[in-house]
Amino acid sequence: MLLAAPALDGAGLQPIGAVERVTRTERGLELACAQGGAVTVTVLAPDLVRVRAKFPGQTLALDHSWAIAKTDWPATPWQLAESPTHVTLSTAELQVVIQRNPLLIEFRDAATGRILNADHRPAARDPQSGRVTAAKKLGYEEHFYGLGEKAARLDKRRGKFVMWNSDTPGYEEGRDPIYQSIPFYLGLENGAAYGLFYDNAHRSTFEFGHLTQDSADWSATGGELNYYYFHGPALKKIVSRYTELTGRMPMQPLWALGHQQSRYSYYPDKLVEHIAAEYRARQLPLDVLYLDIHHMDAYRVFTWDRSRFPDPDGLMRRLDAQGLKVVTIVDPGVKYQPPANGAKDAVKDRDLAPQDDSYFVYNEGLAADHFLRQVDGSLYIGEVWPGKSVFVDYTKESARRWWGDLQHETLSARGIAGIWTDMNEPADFLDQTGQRHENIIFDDLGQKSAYAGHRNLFALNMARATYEGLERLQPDRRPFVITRAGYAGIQRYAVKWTGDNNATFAALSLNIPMFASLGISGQAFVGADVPGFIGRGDGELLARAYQVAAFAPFLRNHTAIDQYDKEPWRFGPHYEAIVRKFLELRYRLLPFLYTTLEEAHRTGVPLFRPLVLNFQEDAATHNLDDQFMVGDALLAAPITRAAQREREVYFPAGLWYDHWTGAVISTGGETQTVKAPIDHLPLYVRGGSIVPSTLVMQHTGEKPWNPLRFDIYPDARGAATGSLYEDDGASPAYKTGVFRRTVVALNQADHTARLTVAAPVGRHQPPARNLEFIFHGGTVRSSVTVDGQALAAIQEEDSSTGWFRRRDGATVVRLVDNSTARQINLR
Ligand code: NBV
Repeated sequence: MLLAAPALDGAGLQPIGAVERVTRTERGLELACAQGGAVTVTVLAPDLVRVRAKFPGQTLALDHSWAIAKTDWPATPWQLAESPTHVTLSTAELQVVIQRNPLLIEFRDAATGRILNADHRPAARDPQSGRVTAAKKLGYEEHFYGLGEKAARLDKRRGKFVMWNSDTPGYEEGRDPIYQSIPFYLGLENGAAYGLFYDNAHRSTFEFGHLTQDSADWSATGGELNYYYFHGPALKKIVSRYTELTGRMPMQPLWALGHQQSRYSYYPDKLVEHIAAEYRARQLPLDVLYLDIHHMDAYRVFTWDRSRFPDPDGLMRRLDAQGLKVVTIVDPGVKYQPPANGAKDAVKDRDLAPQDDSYFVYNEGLAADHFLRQVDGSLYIGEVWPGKSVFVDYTKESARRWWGDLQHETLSARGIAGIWTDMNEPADFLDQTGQRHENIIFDDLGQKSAYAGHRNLFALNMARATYEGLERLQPDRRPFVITRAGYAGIQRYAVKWTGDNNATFAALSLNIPMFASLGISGQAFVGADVPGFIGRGDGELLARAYQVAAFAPFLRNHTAIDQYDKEPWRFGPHYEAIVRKFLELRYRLLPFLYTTLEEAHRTGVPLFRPLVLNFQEDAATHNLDDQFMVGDALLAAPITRAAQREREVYFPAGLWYDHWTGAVISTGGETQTVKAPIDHLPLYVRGGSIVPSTLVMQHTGEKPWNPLRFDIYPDARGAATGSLYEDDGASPAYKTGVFRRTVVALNQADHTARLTVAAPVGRHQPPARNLEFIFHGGTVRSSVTVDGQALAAIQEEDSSTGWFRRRDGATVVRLVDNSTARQINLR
């Protein structure tokens, strides 16, 4: 056999047989193979092809995936060509070249004929164990990205990674697997990329030339070989298609971009209010406070500890009056608690009633058969915070609805703004590996599927229950759900934080590749505990951590139960002032961040980006993961090492401005060493960008964006473009056109800079406000016209409209926003 390869124990593996018959179907091909095997090739889009194999003796499951969001793809034209040795299926963008014997599949670019991805050996399966494998050729210069959450660097080449959701507190670089399983990666070689998504939730392994340089191997302990090939060549295009297939992040509420404060755990209510008061008194911006597991009565989910939180509704109202939202943790473990003899549950305010004799959640779940059972029909009883616990089968629609209803009754109806789903690997103190769970059965649409194929889906389906419950019961508000574990598609329901990280510089440096990899794996809204969950850290780490976190979509300070306090003021005024500086920068940049968030929602292309996503042609970016970009415009090069006060920064092609001074720092394609004292983040703006911003505020809802600023950074040709997205920040009305998009573009001709502000699109109407256009680039101007009329020169301090030259050399034009198209000319 061809199969013996060092990275794979080939024993027992049977390759898929040679193609014996080809049948053309409406969407692609059915390949009947030797010994009763079959391969289905389906064209979903010109750049998206699905391959699903049935090995000899294998029975396929229902053609349903919990990960997939889109199944109704419009028909796309394709052609078939057959020769004695090959079958070729072509779309407008790619060719799938299938060798008949042995069966090997190759994906080529239709325009250039270049092979982007090809089988190294035939797919195979072990009929005894059910293990399935695929092996793709490995390019000598191929780079690998994606795989969701891995405690690893950006480029996964030569690595080996396992998909098995695992609770791994204090993980360090190299620990694998950790919380999430996203079996999707992108390969990039010589500027052209492709993507592969192996939709199989069993424990699976990816090896990108780990022990051999011949192949990139995938294998799973069971389930099907069922993969999707995404044709580039652009990485962004692949991420966009992947998130079309598995779903995109819904618009998050604006407050989700605000600063958030957590602790394991804040109680009683007075302490929560004390923290809120400290924030406001110290003028440190804050939008959200978290209640961790101690808000519950003896860790019983959907209950309140009445001695710590006697009046949750009142607390929420008081915090709301200060512009603060509250998110509570919801763990999957439901306390196993058969009622004491004759005990009855309260009928009203059940979550506030005593639970010691009878716990309504357990009683209801048991009565309706919502809990997971084992092969022999017995309840699965594990152990988590409440002690003995049972777990819900979220593959049942009725169970998901029940969970959503409970969440509304006990949390959102009391004013809780969002849900934090933790421990959803699922963690179990009796067994963190899942072996003890082997006999658990999931309903899985009546298929009664085994645990082995469902552990990795547990968090996805729990998040779905959570999200859909909020959406159903609070239809006028955007749900906010944050999760630890997940599988492909999790971004449809929840945003993500990277679990129990360490308060160390090593963990901080891992933030960048982790956020970037999650982003290109479909999860655009990510962040880590600042300055780290485990360990004390120090003021220096806190300052540097906020310099990264200020640009992470999810910005939350959090710490473990047995750790020192880590709120921004705990390390003294020097570091508190640095944190304030970066929080203020964050809030000023909200218009830009929100616009970039909406882009991620609409296209799947994430906010937090590795440089390779914006500059895939540039080999210097392929392995670069100690600097990152936000959208297309900002480039940050944080310090992630103790005592370091300068660093190298790579500037890709183009003009780059120093964000802090507005001066051009680089004409691109070079590395510079820059200074970075403790209060400084090397932060740059790409020439050609227009970045919207506003004034500092203490929470996202404090004030309207007035003035609204557009910082304009011309490229080498004097051109720039940018846009601003706005909506009500809270409701789903954006889905029906209640938003406003303003596109701004700068051109240069005849010594005149012409800024065109297009008429805003959409039905959202912001309140009256001023607009400020800040022209960087240093050119001295002598006159400004707006729509052909001369604009008055004013002083910076004047509150009227007009134009002035700022101390830093920038020209500023201040106008009233009249919601129409504008033409501003500077000479
Ligand atoms: O609920 C307590 C913690 C929580 O603070 C943390 O963020 C989670 O990742 N949780 C884990 C449970 C156990 C921590 C040791």
